[in-house]
Amino acid sequence: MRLRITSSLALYLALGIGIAAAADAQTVDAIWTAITGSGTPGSSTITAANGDVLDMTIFITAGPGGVREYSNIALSFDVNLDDELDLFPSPGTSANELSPGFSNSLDPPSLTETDSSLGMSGSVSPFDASNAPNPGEAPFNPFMIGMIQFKVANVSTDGIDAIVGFNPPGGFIFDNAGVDVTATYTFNAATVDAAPPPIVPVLGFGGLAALARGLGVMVLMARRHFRPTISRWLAHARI
Ligand SMILES: [Ca+2]
Ligand SMILES: [Ca+2]
Ligand SMILES: [Ca+2]
Ligand SMILES: [Ca+2]
Repeated sequence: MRLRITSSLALYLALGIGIAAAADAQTVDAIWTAITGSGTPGSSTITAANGDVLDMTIFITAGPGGVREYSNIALSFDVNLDDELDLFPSPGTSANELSPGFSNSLDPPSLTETDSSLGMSGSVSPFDASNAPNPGEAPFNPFMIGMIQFKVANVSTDGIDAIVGFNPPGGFIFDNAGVDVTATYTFNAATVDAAPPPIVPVLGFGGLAALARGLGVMVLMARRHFRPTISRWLAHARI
């Protein structure tokens, strides 16, 4: 439980409104909800530098029928095998399974966390919970099902880096009536891009004029310093 849940919860409440307003379909989303660097949290895409710590929150946005159960939802990251992200602080202590409003987990409330490396993607799974035998809607919509914390290791701007889906296969989402509505959900991806390099100030005309004045002063001072020296040298050479 080392995630910065308090700050992320505040952001979640703000995000929840935005996601609900933007979504007209049932989705499962991976949203960047906090960063120690200069990137802007609040969407599925963020810019980051190596060493930044990132929080990702997985949300379900339910349809009108609500959600009574979900099972085997998983996150895969570094899906193009380039080790951009490391589980932080370490595999096994980087993720939390959250299910506000749900009465029980479908399996022991634990997660398997596997870090990525060069040539291998990483994963966190399974996120799952149920309200049976007393179905009822979660208190928020969208609602969080989990959080994962990463440290950025080898950032690159290369498209999708993380995807949510089912792992192991056979996962499902049931609505409050117990109907399997899995096929009506869209699972969205997340991306981390390289932060742009620091901006180098560009001299305008004013700056160039000031630079020219400064150089003029330096030339003048050099002349004053070296003229007598040269004169003395010439006088000495004539002797
Ligand atoms: Ca890694
Ligand atoms: Ca679980
Ligand atoms: Ca990337
Ligand atoms: Ca990548």
